[in-house]
Amino acid sequence: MRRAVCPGSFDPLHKGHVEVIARAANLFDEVVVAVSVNPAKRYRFSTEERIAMIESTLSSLAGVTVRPMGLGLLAEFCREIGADAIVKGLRNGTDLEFEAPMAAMNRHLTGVETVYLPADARYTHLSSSLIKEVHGLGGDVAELVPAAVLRGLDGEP
Ligand code: COD
Repeated sequence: MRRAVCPGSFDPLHKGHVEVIARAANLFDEVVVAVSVNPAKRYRFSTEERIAMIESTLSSLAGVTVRPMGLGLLAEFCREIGADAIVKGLRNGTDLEFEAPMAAMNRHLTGVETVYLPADARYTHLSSSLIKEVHGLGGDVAELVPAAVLRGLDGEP
């Protein structure tokens, strides 16, 4: 049984995230989407809201579960749940430069490996912060986020 963790803030989830998680689910028997909880960070959506949006979006994906990551290290979370790998999407070289030291550190801490998947060309321009900014200024993000997230951004239940 091979288990992977897809970690992130997912504030909010967008289609670039969904695509990477779906590909991870094809590669691994189980995928745990780990939602970061960082008191130093000001999230637009609460942990519960982010988890609910992810769960409703990914409900049809077999083997995928969603959990809060807690306050500790990602490497420790991976050790606790017996994960073999961390899966992350890479949009460009800047992402790789940012991610590479974290992959090395996580491997140093508990031996967990990081697997990178190249972002789908349709979604390389997506980030949660850009989605929030564009939506907040009246731009149309309907094609870029799942329906549950669009409702959340619009303030609908
Ligand atoms: N296409 C494909 N993939 C994408 C896209 C896109 N358009 N945008 C983002 N992604 C991927 C990236 O792989 C990213 O890692 C992941 O989705 C989640 O993205 P975000 O923006 O929601 O999440 P981040 O970058 O805020 O998450 C950072 C972590 C929570 C993973 C990180 O801070 C962490 O590991 N925290 C735990 C504390 C810890 O262990 N610190 C020490 C690290 S060595």
